[in-house]
Amino acid sequence: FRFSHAVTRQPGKSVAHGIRDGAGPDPDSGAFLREHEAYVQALRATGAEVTVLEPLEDFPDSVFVEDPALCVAGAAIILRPGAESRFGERDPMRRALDEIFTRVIDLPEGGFVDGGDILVTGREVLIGLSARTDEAGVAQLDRILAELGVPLRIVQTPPEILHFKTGCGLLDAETIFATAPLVRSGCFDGYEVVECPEGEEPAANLIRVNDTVFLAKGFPRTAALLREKGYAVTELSVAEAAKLDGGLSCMSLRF
Ligand code: CIR
Repeated sequence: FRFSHAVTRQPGKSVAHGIRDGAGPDPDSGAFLREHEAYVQALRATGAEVTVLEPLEDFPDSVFVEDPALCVAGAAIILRPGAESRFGERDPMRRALDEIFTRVIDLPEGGFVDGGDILVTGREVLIGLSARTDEAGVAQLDRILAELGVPLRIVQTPPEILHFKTGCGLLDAETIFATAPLVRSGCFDGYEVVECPEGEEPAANLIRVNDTVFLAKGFPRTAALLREKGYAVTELSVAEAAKLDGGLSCMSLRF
């Protein structure tokens, strides 16, 4: 959770047409941009250097930079997003990460992996199989991570959420915040776990960046619980991102 850098991408006007489960309202691109600016500022306030990439109008969901790449162990891995309309986000992401990393590795063909299904903890990478992340993709990623010396453990993303990290986030190297169903699934056995208060499940997609925990606005019981436990909490509005099933973790690559 100690990061010196973050990469983000501004939402374009086309963000209004992003993928969502169900028929909810379109996000407003102007409001999304304001939310994004506040997010970038908050990341900078943690001491991280933040790169803000140009909007990609051809890819409505490209503001969710976490999905086409994984930055770990000093390398960048270009993933293969499982949604067809997002697959083309890989090339611009590779160009951007080529500027920053000396080691950029392509996930080989065969399967699919969305970065939203990946939780990097202090000791391993947890990956949830989901509608976007399949076994073939995970097997390819496992080979790359083994070379980098990073253990990978496969778990299951519950079917009612989009990505594994929709339901959990790292609070510190050994502590995970997660919804009750994920905690009950046993995938965090051996970690310290803080359970998300019932009824505040969207709060689970939080991120720890340096000394700060970023939490979505509107979840007072979670904010109080984390502050009680001694975490410095900054609340950020993600109302527009949420209309596309996105949240705090999805909007940056942190390394
Ligand atoms: C999608 O369905 O791909 C986007 N509308 C939302 C992606 C959110 N990303 C994430 O949870 N990592």
